[in-house]
Amino acid sequence: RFWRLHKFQRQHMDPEHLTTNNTQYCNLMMKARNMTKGICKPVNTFIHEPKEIVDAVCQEANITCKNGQPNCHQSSLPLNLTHCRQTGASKYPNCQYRASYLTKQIIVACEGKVYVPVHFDAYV
Ligand code: T3P
Repeated sequence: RFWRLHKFQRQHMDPEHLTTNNTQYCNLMMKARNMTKGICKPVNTFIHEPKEIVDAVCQEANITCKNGQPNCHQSSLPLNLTHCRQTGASKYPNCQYRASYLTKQIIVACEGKVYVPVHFDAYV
């Protein structure tokens, strides 16, 4: 259980950067955050907001996750995101991504005694 929240931090949190024009962002970050080991993770979203803001999404009303579980929550406000999607030409181990810079509400799944995000479900 404990490792899942660290996995969320590694895969989805990037409060330091807020770029809107760096075409290399996804190529660099997907590798730096260990999502290009074994396979190229096909889709991944980074959140450019402070941890407190993202953790607080777990306090919003419960909604149903894509997998049918009831522990998802939607941010009331749009957040700054970079969405990374693998390109058609991408071939492991040379994982290649296209970056989209978005400001959207996020849906995350939360778990734990300290109830925090463990999975990125979608943006809307
Ligand atoms: P994780 O559960 O580790 O957060 O859905 C499969 C994975 O893709 C899942 O990883 C979440 C991730 N994902 C995004 O990061 N952004 C998206 O918009 C979608 C649909 C999935």
